[in-house]
Amino acid sequence: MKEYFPMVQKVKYEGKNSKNPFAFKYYDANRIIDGKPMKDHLKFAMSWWHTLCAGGADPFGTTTMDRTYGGLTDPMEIARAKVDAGFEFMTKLGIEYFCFHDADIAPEGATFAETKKNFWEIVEYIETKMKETGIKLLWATANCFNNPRYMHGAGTSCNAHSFAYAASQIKNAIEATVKLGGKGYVFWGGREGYETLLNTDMSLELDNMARLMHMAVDYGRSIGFDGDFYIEPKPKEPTKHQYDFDSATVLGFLRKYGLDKDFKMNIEANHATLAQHTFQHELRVARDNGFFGSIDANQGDALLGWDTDQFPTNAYDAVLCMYEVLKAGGFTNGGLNFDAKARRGSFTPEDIFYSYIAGMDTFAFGLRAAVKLIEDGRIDKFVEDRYSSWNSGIGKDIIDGKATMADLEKYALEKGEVTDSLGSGRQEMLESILNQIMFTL
Ligand code: XUL
Ligand code: CO
Repeated sequence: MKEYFPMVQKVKYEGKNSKNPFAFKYYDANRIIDGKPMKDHLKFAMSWWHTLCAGGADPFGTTTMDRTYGGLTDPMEIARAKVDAGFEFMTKLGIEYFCFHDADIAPEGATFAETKKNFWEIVEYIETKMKETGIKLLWATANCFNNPRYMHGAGTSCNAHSFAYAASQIKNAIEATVKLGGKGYVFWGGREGYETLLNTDMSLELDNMARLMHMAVDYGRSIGFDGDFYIEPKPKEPTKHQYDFDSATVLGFLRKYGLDKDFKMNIEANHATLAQHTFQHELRVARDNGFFGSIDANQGDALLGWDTDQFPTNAYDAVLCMYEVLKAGGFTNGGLNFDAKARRGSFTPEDIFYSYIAGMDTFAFGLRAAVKLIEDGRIDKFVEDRYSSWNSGIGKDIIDGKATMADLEKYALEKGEVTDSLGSGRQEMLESILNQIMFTL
């Protein structure tokens, strides 16, 4: 079997003083943290598209990375080589899951029948590799945004033919998910939105998007898919306005259309920041509403307003993310998919390893710091105390539904001004507790 990454052998944990760029400094897969191995807390996944397909192209320049797998030109040979390279890569890094779009794994043919043939041939090949290695599918999805047939959307297209085509892709991608034992199926609606309301029937488009999702749920359940469907919110890019804007918007949509029993959220860090939220905010909204599912880990650039999909190296964000994950009870069907790519200038095969090592170490650190933050308890205790006025007296009466507007007026008249009992928010003190925990890990 050809080796695609001969410059790297198995990447091992060497600890925080190691200077070996091909070693983990924080990620120690089998170390037990808070009752289970780090690898089971984190459930790292490789994204097929960024890792094996994307070549560093941007709107101003062509690819910088060789993705011919040794000079191959036949698209099906390349597709098979990607499987070999991908499984070698995951095995060397100790990554136990992967995610893909239908279009990432096999080339589109001249007809849908040909596309299907290509797709299923590679799905079967992937299945043999999964059996050999024990590596699992985290989630799959259908790429209903790249092809010109989706220029006006897929589920939300003005054109019923595009809708039907998307449905056929989704049908096959769900079948593949079931065949490969995946426990997640993602809807990310890159073209589900609009450029201008002047040409858009928003109401019909949203109803249709829900129709497509209901069909997917009914079909998936009928063929034995017992995992979670996910919506991955994103406010814009490529479409100016995307319907799945952020977690809160998606929640309203799922509840309105009765999809809330089957769907959870796949939260992506850079999508959160594009929606002018923090990553933690999006996770909190999902968790508080029982919709926390999976994570696309990456980060944006504070100076750029688009989805740069950088590998996550911001330790603060990783700690606060893992705090939310732990508070949500950890991953069940979901995991942490690196929807991230090496920079255009980081174009050698080594860079893909350095990128994943950076991301995995950052989240391993995040997990360890989040566990310590919860064990330390000062921040949770502060929040609990801050709301103590709701545990008794008038606060409890309000929560219990016993206080009327008239009772509250009487209370306000009797008690007078409130300022002296407000208490400081202590933001800076809390930030310094977070720093102390991180700096002493
Ligand atoms: C695009 C994005 C997608 C989804 C899957 O911003 O995040 O790759 O994760 O379609
Ligand atoms: Co994503």
